[in-house]
Amino acid sequence: MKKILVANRGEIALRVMRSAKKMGIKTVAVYSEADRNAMHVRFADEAVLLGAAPSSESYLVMEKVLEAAKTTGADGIHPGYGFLSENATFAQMVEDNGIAFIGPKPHAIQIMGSKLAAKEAVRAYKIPMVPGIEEAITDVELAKEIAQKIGFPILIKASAGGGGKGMRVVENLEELPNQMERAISEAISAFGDGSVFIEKYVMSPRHIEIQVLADTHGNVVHLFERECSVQRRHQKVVEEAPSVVLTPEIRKAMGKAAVDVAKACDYVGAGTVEFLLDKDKNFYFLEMNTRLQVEHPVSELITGIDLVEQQIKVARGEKLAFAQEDLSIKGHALEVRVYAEDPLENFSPNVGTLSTYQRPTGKGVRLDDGYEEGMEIPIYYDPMIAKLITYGDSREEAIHLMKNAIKNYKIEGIKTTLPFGAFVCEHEAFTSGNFDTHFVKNYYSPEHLKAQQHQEKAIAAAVGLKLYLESQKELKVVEQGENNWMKNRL
Ligand code: MV4
Repeated sequence: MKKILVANRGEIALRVMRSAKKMGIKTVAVYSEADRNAMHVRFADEAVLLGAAPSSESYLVMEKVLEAAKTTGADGIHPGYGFLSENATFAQMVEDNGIAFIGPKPHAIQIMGSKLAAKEAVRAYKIPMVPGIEEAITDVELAKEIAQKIGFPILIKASAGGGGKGMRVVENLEELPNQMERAISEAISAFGDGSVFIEKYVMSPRHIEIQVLADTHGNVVHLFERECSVQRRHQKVVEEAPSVVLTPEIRKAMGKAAVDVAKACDYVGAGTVEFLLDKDKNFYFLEMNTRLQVEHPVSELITGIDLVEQQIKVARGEKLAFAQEDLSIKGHALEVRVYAEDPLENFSPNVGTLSTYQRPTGKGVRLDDGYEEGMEIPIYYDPMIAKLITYGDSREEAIHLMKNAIKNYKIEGIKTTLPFGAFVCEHEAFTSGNFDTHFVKNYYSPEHLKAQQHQEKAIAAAVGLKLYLESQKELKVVEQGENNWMKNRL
């Protein structure tokens, strides 16, 4: 592989290009009219304009992306996450044109794109799954029977759903017909597929996922877990590795289950197997994400493995250079996602110009971002503008580094979720490790942030006053030398 086209934008496009450059591979950026001056365009060796700003006219147009690869002579396409990354048709098109799709085979994408197909694919393996059914259901009477057998509350899920879309909790028999009807019509309008199924509703679970890596020679390893329970409306906010709750035994069992899921669909490349972990530490397979995930850096830091480099090597047909026994967890990594959203205004998108943008630096701090001071955040795309990642010997150190890094990260011109990240890092439920997927709902309200910011302002004012008084004192010492009484007051 000599030249890779990165079919993405923002931080992930830059992230992928960094590894490609490190490996001596040329890079091609694609961009929309809104991204003419974007960092990923300037960083790449070549860049091709796709079209107008909306992603439906640029980053999502398969033919345009493929054409850009052909005209620049790229022999590989890295899709990043989002956009075309989990589109089996696109993966097939790329391969049909003799270009390597840096990701799994189309059929693995397809199977894992359907929750029911995924359940069926892993049936031959002993993968723990939430009690429920493995086929689509339309008959309400049958659904009632199943629900009573499983026991309420139950969850109705859309097979084609993802990221929490098309899910409905049903508390009792009376609610079932109505909720089921809604779930089906929602699934049809959102995914064009009305298949729904039923599962026992696991209350207050933790969301833990396992990073896997597979080559084309049948070798599959896992790179341990990421804890992703701190999320808001299915949007992850803080991720970390390792998880504080996994024992070595559970970690090993989850790792094996994840490797089996990958084997069940002949997985190739980097992928993520999602699990729920209940209060009694039982884990259940949920779904597999067939892409490089946003939060992959925390796994890179604790294992010392560059996942993009591995993806590229696997796409070149190379064997994995390490076995499971060679991998171990070292240290603790934390990631805070920075969204251009106002946490005081219900996380409403807050785009505009980055009038000030100063990055935190230092040992144990990694910042994956895609913007610079003076740049405008376009309204057309995902509001995530950066990922602030810290790495320390212990979880306490990683949290400490994060709090400092947030303080030293100066963003003005737009509102961001950085203060919200600080709120999480300060919270007792988070620092103690005693939290689940309801963390944000249970503990966050804008008042908390306002109180925190008010306190910070008060401290800043006090510090300002102290400095003022000290400077006065110094002046007086020089001028009069009779000011010792004030010393005792500060
Ligand atoms: C569940 C569940 C409880 N019980 N399934 C949400 C996204 C999708 N990947 C699966 N999800 C869930 N499935 C059963 N049987 C709770 C969730 C869930 C959740 C999962 C992971 C992270 C955050 C979540 C927030 C709410 C609900």
